[in-house]
Amino acid sequence: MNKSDIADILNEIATLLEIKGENPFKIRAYQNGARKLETLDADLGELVAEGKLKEVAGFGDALVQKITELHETGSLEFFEKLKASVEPGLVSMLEIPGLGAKKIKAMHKELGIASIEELKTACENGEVAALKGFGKKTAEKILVGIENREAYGMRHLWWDANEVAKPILEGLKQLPEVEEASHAGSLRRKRDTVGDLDFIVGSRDAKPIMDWFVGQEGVKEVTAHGETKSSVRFDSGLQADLRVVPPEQFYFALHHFTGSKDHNVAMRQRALARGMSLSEWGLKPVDDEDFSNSKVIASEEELFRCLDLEYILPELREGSGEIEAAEKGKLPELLKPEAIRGVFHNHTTASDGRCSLEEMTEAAQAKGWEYWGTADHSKASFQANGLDDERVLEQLKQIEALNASGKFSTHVFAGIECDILGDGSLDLEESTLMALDYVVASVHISMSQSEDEMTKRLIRAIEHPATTMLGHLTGRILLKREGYKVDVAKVVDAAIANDVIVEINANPRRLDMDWRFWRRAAEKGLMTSINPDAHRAEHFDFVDAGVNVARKGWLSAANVFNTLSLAEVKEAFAKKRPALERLKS
Ligand code: DGT
Ligand code: CA
Ligand code: CA
Ligand code: ZN
Repeated sequence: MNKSDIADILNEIATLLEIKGENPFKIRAYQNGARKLETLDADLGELVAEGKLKEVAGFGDALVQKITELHETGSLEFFEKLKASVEPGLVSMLEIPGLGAKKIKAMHKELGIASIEELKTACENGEVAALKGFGKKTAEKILVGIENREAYGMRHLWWDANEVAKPILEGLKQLPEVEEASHAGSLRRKRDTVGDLDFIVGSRDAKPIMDWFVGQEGVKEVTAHGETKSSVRFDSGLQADLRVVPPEQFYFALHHFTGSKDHNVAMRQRALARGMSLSEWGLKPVDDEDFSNSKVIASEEELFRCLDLEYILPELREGSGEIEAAEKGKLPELLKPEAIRGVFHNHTTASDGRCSLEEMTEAAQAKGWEYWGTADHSKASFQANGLDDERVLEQLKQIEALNASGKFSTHVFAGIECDILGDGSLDLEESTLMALDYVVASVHISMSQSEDEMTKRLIRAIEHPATTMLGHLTGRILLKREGYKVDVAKVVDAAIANDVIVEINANPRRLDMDWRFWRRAAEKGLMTSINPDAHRAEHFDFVDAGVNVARKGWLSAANVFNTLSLAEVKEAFAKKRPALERLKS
């Protein structure tokens, strides 16, 4: 850990101690320690190594021990225990502007307030205003702070954020002063949600660029307008940061502000092991005072090459083993959007979709796909007009007729999104399910089961002979609803054993199964299918969001079922339904 990270933690310790009502001298010692550390000229690593922290910087024994532990291990037991001993609701109140540790402690002690919700109520009913040292103005200010936090503190779906970001990046690239421009941060790493947008520009003339940025259409508030950094907030509450750096720093800054933080830490350590220091300003020998001898690079690829690494795509920069893999030349060849040759799990007007079978087929053909598949809801999802056995077989006939008509070059597979009932059985007759090309089994009802029950239920559905794919594994809705609890490892093992595909639901609100599970699951042999879960033709575009998830999960085309050709898919489906093949031939 570096000086400023350690200083942050010392300040946090001071705040936590203050909330707990500890001795003011002790609190001040941590605050002073943080300040001293930040302004320390000498190299922290050297001072620690030579045992000179006390002598040179004048820290007391307790601080020396803590700074050393943080510097050497990156964590501090004392700090972890302290954090655990303070109610989390009190800590989150610190995020409200104007609320410091003292006030939080007073309200906790006098009114028993331990969460933001309780604080809101106490502000509204006058309890806070009546408290000694608070008053009406303070209570009102706190309320506004809470409301802003709700409106602006939110994260945003990557899909929505990307729509906002596209024209900004285009606009930046068109400014004459701009030499290089890119998006960065979680947006570039394609996380499923983003906190704010980040842009990096290389230029010698920042002012007109900053002026354009803060003057954009849709900007509701300018929160910073400087020479090197500006920040704005749009109507939706989404915020954006722009950093303008000299062109020679562009790729260093781009790499730094793309993150993730964990990736950056590992990269810096790797540089240090080579006697170099890496930052947003450059890559220089550790002993150099400034960056006049920094390496000169013309791409991010070169930055990685300077550290003897293969190029690491932004999606993989999560500090989860990508550097080790890049060192050995073992990074995967990530799935490309062009590799997708068709899609399964889509709805039509037969259940709750907005487009007819023909309209969807026309759209799939326009996408250049070789095939697409219907998967309307089954009868247990009655609110979605789910199909019973009879209607399923009727739809199957329509699909066979459409394929036979030769009207479209895109083949239509007949499937169903069959509900998994509470006990893990499927919602339709086995004979109906086996007559279809494929079955997506999903949970939409009885979602509040225990982890154990839900896991058993999913495994039972996976073991059903007709099941081809498992739909949206946890049922989560990003930023709205947690998924149901399920033992992912057990479900993955069962899917592999039964040759069942686990979908990546590409609806930008779902993106389930989560990218974090895919690397390990695919290594064990799990296949996925990127399923748009389209409820209208335009939703076919969601497939790109699913490709992002696959890429973040280290997947290649070989792990993804819908990269297969039409003939290969037919063959794979026939394997599960040998009786049907006999029937058809
Ligand atoms: P977000 O906005 O919460 O979705 O996530 P990011 O990753 O976009 O985070 P953000 O916007 O705070 O910062 C962008 C990148 O800048 C981040 O991924 C890594 C880098 N960065 C920012 N602050 C720090 C820091 O204090 N230390 C390190 N090592 N890197 C930082
Ligand atoms: Ca960000
Ligand atoms: Ca940011
Ligand atoms: Zn569903």
